[in-house]
Amino acid sequence: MLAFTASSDCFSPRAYRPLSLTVVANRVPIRQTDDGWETSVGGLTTALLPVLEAQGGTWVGMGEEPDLPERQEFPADDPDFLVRRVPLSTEELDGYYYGMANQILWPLSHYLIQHLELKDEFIETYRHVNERFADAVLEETEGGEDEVIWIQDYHQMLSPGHIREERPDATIGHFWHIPWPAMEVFRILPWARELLRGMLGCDLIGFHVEEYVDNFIESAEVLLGAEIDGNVIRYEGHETRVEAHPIGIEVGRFKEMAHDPSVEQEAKKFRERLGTDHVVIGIDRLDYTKGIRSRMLAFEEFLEENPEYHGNVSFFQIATPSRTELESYQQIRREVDEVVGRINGRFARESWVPVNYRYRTYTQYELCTFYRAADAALITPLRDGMNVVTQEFVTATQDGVLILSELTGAAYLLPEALQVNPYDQGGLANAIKVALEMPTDEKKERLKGLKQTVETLDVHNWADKFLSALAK
Ligand code: GDG
Repeated sequence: MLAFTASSDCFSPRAYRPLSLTVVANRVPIRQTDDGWETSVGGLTTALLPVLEAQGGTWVGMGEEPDLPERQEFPADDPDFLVRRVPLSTEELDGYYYGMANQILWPLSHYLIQHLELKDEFIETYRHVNERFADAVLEETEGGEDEVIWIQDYHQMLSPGHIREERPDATIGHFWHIPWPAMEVFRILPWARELLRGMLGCDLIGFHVEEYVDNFIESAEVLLGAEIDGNVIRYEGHETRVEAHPIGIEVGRFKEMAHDPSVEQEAKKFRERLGTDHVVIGIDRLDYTKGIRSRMLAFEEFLEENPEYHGNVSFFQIATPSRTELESYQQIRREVDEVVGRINGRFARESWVPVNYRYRTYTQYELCTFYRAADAALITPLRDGMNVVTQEFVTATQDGVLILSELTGAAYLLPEALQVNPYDQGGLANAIKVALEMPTDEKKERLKGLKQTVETLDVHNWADKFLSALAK
């Protein structure tokens, strides 16, 4: 059975819909389960699958399981859209995904260059895999006027250039979900110019915020000598527009979940189990960019400086396993384990455990109960393209305080959050105290602004606006 998480009627009838949409992403939006097929949970699937369901189209992504067919229509009995897999060998997956994408582009874009592994074999495999993705797109499209190709993220910087070579008139968009770093950081890459040229095969490139737009434009101007006219880049006879299109969450569904009486009951039980007057939460993939360890150290400093909170506050941190094959992710796991053990060893007494740390995955329903139960959310990445956990918390909470890293895309959009520099341990420790002691009126006032913004960012609007801009 194919269980769709979003339905096509969430897509506004006024929305621009190309006659044929081809989405290109690292992963396909469906996965096989014991009972059949299910859609993956995530912003991208939620936003784009309804468009494909409503009007047909194709989703191109890597084939991770060798026995699945390359082309598969869904739903099988009355197909709406096609899934086109690009099967990858172990070597291809290692070089393209674990190598180039996650050990080069990911740390570089997050300004964490100590994690860079600049290996030639990574870019070589990345080139080859991007070409294979581009070939799959060319096979699945005909080059018609109303055909739109929408590529997602840092896994596919070179495929726009390949598609453009074969299809000079194609309409190609790209959305980059992580930060685009300052030009001086981007140019560290030995292949910076080649990668930029690939991206400039697009008609429209989207980022979450203007800062990344500016960084990209400066990279094209300085490194390629491209001509710049406002937000238009002219290079080798082709024009590329670069715009900010901040992503949102599925606000309606989160609101509905948060207002479900059973969520309220579970939230109450959760607080009772923790047994403290104050609850602070953190929810992240376990990634060195998310600032989990620094945040733990700040919590430790908060406990050192505020003995009156001993026995009276719980920090509940979920770290969802992620990219576990990579040494840098195994290392951050060990470091977080070590610091959690130390804090609890130092401060725990009788029934009080200051840090409740969970290295596992929860359902969205469970996440919603945690958002609902928390007095404050500590979302303090060292760098983050947007960070949509902020938006989920803001939507679900009734009176919680958002403590937010100023080095995230979300910080540009959510000025009412309590903003902190994630590298400033003392400032962060102080922000926890400020959040826990914030007067109710101030909390409500801040939340009002935050909720208004998050409503407008809805992920369906995001897809709608990007596709409309691409069609211009
Ligand atoms: C990139 C950019 C940008 C987490 N644990 C569980 C779980 N999650 C869900 C959260 C949230 C999502 O994962 C994580 O959101 P982030 O925004 O932190 O995203 P990244 O994975 O880093 O992705 C980021 C995003 O793309 C979108 O453009 O915001 O800046 O890095 O939705 O709720 N979900 C479930 N169980 C968990 O245990 N079900």
